[in-house]
Amino acid sequence: MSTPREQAKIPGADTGIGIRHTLCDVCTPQMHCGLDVYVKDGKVLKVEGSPDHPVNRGYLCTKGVSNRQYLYREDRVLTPLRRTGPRGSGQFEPISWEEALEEISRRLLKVRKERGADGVAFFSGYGKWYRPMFRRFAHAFGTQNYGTESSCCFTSGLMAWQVATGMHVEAEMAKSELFLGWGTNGYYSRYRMPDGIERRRAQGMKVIIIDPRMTPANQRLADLWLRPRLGTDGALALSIACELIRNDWVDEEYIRQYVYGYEEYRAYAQGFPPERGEALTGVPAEQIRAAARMIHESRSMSICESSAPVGHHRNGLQNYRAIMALLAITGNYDREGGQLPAVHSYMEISSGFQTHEEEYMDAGFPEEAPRAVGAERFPLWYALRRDMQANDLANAIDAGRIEAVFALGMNYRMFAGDGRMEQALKKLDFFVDVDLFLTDTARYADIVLPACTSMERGEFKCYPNRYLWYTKPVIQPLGQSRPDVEILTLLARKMELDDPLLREGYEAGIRWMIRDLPITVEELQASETPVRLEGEPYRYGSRLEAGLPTSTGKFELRSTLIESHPEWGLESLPVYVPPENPDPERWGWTLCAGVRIPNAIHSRLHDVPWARNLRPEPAAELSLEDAQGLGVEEGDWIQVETPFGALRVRAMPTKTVRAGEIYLFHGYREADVNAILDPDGLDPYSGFPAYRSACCSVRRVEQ
Ligand SMILES: Nc1nc2c(c(=O)[nH]1)N[C@H]1C(S)=C(S)[C@@H](COP(=O)(O)OP(=O)(O)OC[C@H]3O[C@@H](n4cnc5c(=O)[nH]c(N)nc54)[C@H](O)[C@@H]3O)O[C@H]1N2
Ligand SMILES: Nc1nc2c(c(=O)[nH]1)N[C@H]1C(S)=C(S)[C@@H](COP(=O)(O)OP(=O)(O)OC[C@H]3O[C@@H](n4cnc5c(=O)[nH]c(N)nc54)[C@H](O)[C@@H]3O)O[C@H]1N2
Ligand SMILES: [Mo]
Repeated sequence: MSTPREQAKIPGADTGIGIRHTLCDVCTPQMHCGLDVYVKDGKVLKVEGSPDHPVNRGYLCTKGVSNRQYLYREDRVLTPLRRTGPRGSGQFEPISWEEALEEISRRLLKVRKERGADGVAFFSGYGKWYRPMFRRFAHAFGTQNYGTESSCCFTSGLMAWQVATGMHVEAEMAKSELFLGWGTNGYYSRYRMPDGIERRRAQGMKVIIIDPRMTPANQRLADLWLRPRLGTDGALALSIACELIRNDWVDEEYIRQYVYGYEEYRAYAQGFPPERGEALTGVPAEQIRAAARMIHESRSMSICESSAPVGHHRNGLQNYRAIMALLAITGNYDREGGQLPAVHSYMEISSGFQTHEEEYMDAGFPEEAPRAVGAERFPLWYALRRDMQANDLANAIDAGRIEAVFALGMNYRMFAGDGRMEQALKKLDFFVDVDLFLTDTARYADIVLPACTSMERGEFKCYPNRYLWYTKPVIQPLGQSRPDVEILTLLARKMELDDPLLREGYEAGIRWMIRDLPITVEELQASETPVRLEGEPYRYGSRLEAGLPTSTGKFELRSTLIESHPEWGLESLPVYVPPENPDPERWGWTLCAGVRIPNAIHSRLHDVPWARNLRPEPAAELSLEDAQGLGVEEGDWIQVETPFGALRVRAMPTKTVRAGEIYLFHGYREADVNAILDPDGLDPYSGFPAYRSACCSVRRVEQ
């Protein structure tokens, strides 16, 4: 007997099952694995990893195998809806697309006419594939108020690199002798990544992992595991630097030629000898010395580009700068096996070729419009991003500056703080949310529009190593749902936005962006798997020799951008500031909210039975000692309290957590950890919330 897979592949075999190919959009764009989708009579029967896809080579993670249940989640929105009851009540009536588009167009244009385009904000949740078009849409409408989930993800690191080098980077781990895995546990967050590390280790690469928690990564991959307290990474990096400097283990020649601000940085780092490093971070001084020695003994070193663990603190961006400085002083930037300068090809993926994405996105930027929400409070953000820092959006709604929000996939539980965003949504004049599901956020909308998943649409995608693709739908969109980009096109036409390319639609935009590549949209669509472009190998050092796009042309340890704006009140060196705690007696614990678990991704899979089954209830991980101290066992109820609120969850004692720390995943309806975080405790450089180093207390409770 042949398997369905084999049968489906036998020409003429009469199973009625076809295998079609697309990508998995449940998880991070850094992955987007290939899917083989078994389809019969227009329904998805099952999914498997595509053997020929360059990212996953046949594998699929826990989240990936949830795709079918995710697609058919019971709360899929299948028609446009108009709210009939009070905000949040969930009372809606189905309406036609024509009515919905007409009403949205009329209401948004009314705000623009009466109060200016600036009164409307365009927001995107974690979905990314449509973003260049969405940003251009906001510009064509006339507002700078376009903002996204990237207000709390990845951008902090991007900004740190822009401050230092004016560019983005890519780690060339495939040639490194040492990998500094700063907050790295790909086993849960990016399951193909550890493979690469394992392969390199077999060839002799050394690995240092820096993580407060015991994880599969530090147990399986690390030659040295440093275990700092949460949010103290900047002090640890400065302390390692201090040891490198003291021993003359820095690359003087490289520094002289390519690094700016070394003298001041050195003077500052010298204030962090290993003993002080130990006091600030909890990492034994001996281990700090050992790390410095390993760096010295390796000819090349690359680091993990952190999108979350390093950046999710009050001092997040500066901590990241302190880590990057280790590359600069040891001559590992723009060198073989180090961190290489890179350009983003599409949606923050560096493939090794350049498209016209930036020009496409920036076209029509309304220079004369009021500066985007958050620009005053987070001037560095605005200088580098020229869009809205969405963590200031709730305040702008409260202040009456924003009257209408048009969102693609908003989740108000993404924002830190006591329900501030949820409350703000109630005050809006007009709110549209486009989502796959009738989420708690969508319940506040005046109009909900049904979007479709990556199985039901075609999309352009870039992957590392010069791969790109344009997928085709594997089934028809469910109900009346539509791809987000089609919704934007229809609205741009309806509102007669003055941008012909936008009105032509997504595919026309992609053609425009890739017009200089030696491949066409049709050729990409004709391929069942991503296509690889030929390319020249990178010439190491070429960017440094040409001069970096900073004002000094060098790698800046002291930021001239920040220095030239004393009014911002920001420090130009990568200064260390510890996490805040107003009363260490009262708040004796540190709460880390959001460390990835294998079976959940933000709010998306909590309502998917297969994924939820693996951890049926929200649970807080705490050390065995602490559990004993509190007198709780697995499954008992505990209360986690911060200065901003309290919640009750089940206890999950584990040896992986250090005493005094407690870990909770986010996005749960019944235990929303972000609701008890400080809404104003944001990193003044990046605007990111301090999700991962909040102070709290913990006690045992009856349910
Ligand atoms: N405490 C804590 N909070 C965190 C984090 C943390 O580490 N700790 N991490 C932060 C980070 S790094 C991130 S990236 C954010 C995630 O930010 P969120 O935006 O909260 O992420 P999701 O819950 O995945 O998705 C948002 C919505 O998009 C909808 N959606 C999915 N696909 C589509 C689509 O194709 N079109 C449309 N229109 N909608 C779609 C989903 O159904 C969902 O309702 O959370 C942040 N929040
Ligand atoms: N399963 C799953 N995978 C995901 C996601 C998901 O929600 N679920 N989200 C995706 C998204 S949007 C993102 S941004 C990425 C994030 O991906 P990662 O950056 O890998 O995120 P985490 O697993 O949260 O953190 C990695 C490690 O950092 C450690 N860590 C926490 N705080 C600190 C700290 O202060 N200092 C140091 N040095 N380490 C710390 C944690 O213990 C953890 O082991 O994951 C993506 N992949
Ligand atoms: Mo993220």
